[in-house]
Amino acid sequence: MDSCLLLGIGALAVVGFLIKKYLNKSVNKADYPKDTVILHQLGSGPYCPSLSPFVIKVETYLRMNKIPYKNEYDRVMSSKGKTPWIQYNDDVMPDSHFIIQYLKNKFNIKINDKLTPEQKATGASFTHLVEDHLYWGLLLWRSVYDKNKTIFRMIGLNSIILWIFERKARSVCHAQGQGRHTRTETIQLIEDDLRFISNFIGNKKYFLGDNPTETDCAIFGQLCQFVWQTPDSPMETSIREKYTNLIDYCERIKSRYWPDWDELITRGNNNNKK
Ligand SMILES: N[C@@H](CCC(=O)N[C@@H](CS)C(=O)NCC(=O)O)C(=O)O
Repeated sequence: MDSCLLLGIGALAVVGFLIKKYLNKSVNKADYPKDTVILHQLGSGPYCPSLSPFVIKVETYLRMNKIPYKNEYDRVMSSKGKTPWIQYNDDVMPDSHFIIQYLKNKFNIKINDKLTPEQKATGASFTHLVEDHLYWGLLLWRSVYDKNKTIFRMIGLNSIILWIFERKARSVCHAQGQGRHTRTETIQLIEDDLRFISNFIGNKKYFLGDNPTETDCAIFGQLCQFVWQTPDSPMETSIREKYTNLIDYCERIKSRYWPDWDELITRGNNNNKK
């Protein structure tokens, strides 16, 4: 076999090992406290407590409903290969949507009960807009179109890992469809979504009115990434200049449910990270 090919295979094996090591620290088998939700997640982000909008969604829901929980920053992925997932006593639940359904039943949560069927449909539709459309723009921006890879560099990822992340993101975003658009088109799609959300929120306190609901967890999880965790991006500029009610909305949820936000972010200091 050609020695270049052998070298290539060796390099790929090392890179694969490094990524596996980064993502799959073994689960801490320590006894978790009883009747406490264990939220498995990756580490903190520089400006939000997680780089994952889905983790922020679940943690906001736990806080909003005063459910006892503990974070486990073990970087272990769920059985579906994604983050987040939870454990509660002997139960294990992956995926933010199913986690929230599970918690709602387990803790008899009524937060959405006063909503009309139309409001519920609107909430679900916007949740899909942010999770199945806007999120892909975020992923493309961070992993592909932000040439400096600012956020990933701030969590200490080196150039080899960044290269692998970009390749993986290009591949999954291409399969999903949004990865086929240019940088300009992608930014336009993100801008359009931000405008729709901004117009819908208008002067309301929360997404569906005066009271917080499940939808706010999903919307806040994604929006806070654009408001605080896409530095030096065209989206950050648009929000500051045109969609300032998104900042007010995020600030409102942050101050109500995340008084410890500043203690949970790294500001790029990875010695401090969770
Ligand atoms: N439908 C899932 C989506 C979760 C998700 O996409 N998580 C991302 C991080 S933000 C992930 O784990 N990506 C790893 C991968 O796709 O390999 C949920 O709602 O929890």
